[in-house]
Amino acid sequence: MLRSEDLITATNKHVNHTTNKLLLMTASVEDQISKLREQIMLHNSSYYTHDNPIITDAEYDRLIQKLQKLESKHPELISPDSPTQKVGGTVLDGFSKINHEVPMLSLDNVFSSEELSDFITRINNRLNVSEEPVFCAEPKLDGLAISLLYQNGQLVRAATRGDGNVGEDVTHNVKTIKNIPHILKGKEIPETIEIRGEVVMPLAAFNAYNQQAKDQGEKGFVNPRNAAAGSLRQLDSTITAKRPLAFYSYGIGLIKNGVLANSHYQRLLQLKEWGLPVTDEIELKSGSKGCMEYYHSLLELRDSLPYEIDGIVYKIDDIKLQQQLGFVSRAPRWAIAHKFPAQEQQTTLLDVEFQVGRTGAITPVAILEPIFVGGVTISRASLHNQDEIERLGVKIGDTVVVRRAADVIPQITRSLADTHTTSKDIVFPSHCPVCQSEIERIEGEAVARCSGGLYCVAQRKEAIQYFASRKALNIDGLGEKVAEQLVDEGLIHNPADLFALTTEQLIDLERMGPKKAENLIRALTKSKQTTLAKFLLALGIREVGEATAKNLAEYFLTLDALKQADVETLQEVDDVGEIVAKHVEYFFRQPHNLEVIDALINAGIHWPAILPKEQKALPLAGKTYVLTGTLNQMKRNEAKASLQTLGAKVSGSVSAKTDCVVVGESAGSKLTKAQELNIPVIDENELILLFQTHNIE
Ligand code: JCF
Repeated sequence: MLRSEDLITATNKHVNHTTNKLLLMTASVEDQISKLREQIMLHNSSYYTHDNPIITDAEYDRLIQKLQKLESKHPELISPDSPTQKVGGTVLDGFSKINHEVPMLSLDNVFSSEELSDFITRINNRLNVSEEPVFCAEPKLDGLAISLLYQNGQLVRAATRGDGNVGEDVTHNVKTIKNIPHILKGKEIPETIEIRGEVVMPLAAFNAYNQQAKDQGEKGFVNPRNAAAGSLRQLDSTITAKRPLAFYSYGIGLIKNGVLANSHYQRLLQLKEWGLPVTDEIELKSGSKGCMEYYHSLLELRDSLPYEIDGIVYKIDDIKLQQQLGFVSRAPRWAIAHKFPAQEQQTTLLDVEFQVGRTGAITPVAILEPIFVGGVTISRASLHNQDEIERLGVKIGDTVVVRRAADVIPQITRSLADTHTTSKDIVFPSHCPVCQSEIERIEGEAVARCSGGLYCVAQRKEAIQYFASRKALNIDGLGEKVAEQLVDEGLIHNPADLFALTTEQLIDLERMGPKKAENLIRALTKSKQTTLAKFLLALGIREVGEATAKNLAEYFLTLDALKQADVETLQEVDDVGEIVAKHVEYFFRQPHNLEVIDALINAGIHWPAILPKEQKALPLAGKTYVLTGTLNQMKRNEAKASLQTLGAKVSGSVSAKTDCVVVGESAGSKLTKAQELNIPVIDENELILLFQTHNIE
């Protein structure tokens, strides 16, 4: 018996063998076939039996395809024990074995519309018909196949697929899955019926579980399929019970003393009526055209579905035709899986670069052997921070899995190496790769930062580019390349220097010329007319984005007022918490920053005065109220809303800026503070009077 470590090492040896093209070309077909079989069987064991795949699904599919191709060219070499002829799994020790009276089969795959058409042609030839058949199309869930046996409507047994003939008894675990009925409801339930379907971990649960694992520095699950399989094949069902799993039916195995419809689609609807879960997406489709329509519409939906799917299953809907077509050894002839483009591919981690961001944050970036995944070629991916590198246990030279779901930035999700013999540790630098300043990491924070500030050329370039960006001062023609050159040539050290640039200085820059230089000077002049919010954004204060900059401008109205604000006052601004407030205060306490600001104003940057938001006309415009204690005649929210209707701002804390504190029953520290600061205090009755005066109920 192989231990799993033996398995992994053995498999890696073979991977190395077959990826060596020279060897492949000289090896005999028999040799190639037997090597592929051996490899695939090892992967079957790690994937199905040990729930620990050591290659991606895409890589596995490629191996199977390669073997199928060789075998179809040399049918005399096909043997019944080839992985192309068998279902992948076996049973784990510790579980009782269950015999599947009706074998639980797998599905053959197609990867293109051409292969799909070939499949349909083969069917039509076999049936000796010319019209393309009607298919029931369904999403192919990426989970674990399960058989549920109901006797007289009661769930009596649940089993994994195993090798298709013998599976594992997982009844106790399956009974913890919330959407599986223990008792079927409705009419005409067969005396014995075996339901087959897929157990999955819904994506929301998978992501939540992995986020939690990440926060605790643990590994988490490799993908949702693995999460489902690992959770279900637990000897202790209290563990399974804690994992949010779901089941969806896709077919029927054994049936005794019962009558079913002659359409697969109708059968699934019947299962739904008995209370069994069936996905909402099943549809009847005609021929290859209908199937391809379904394929494209589901590919669109893929990322909004609650579970991960890796393709479509098309099944001939007419059960009589299914029976005519029958089976080959490992799969039915009347069904096919049409695989989606893989969202995971494996590639080599060639190196790690350390990037310095605008705020000095050091980001390790993986340099990858370019790989096509999820529709684009990926050659770089963020490794986020040191914790992430440690969590992944990844090293330079490793084979890594790159995962890219549509609209999501590519991620390295794991390393496939187990020994790292040829790999090299990723060493996180102690000094900035650009300016050599020390790199600091604040206790409890994941991010490491270059301490160089604007002394660091990398941070300076980023700061200039950010200053000029569209949402900030919107300086046309000042992108990454120009910002880089200006800093490298020593023409500017901070944003204020931009406004002292001359056309002559610019003309000499690479790819610039007189026309572009003049345009840039014009854009610089134009950018001087801005708004306070955009100016604040342009300064690049940590944690101050577009919305916060706007809130700060609207609250303080002038730059001078903001400069003087303390952490407490800053927190009165909408959506400004302690952390943001501290960053803002810190920024305006740095002499260097104040110098740059003065220089910018002296260069002519200006903005229109801000009128407090149309509150001028309202009776409590510009006033800040604080509510404290329990109100008896109205809810606190209602009081707040009424005050806001009158133009007041309602704040959560008392400060020198507070104009009035409304005190309900058992008011505490806020009342004390108001008294200390000599701020007017009113009670609930006075508040009601105030509302009545202004005709508010
Ligand atoms: O969703 C699936 N993974 C799935 C697997 C759906 C099906 O309709 C299947 C399957 C495996 C075998 N049907 C068969 C016959």
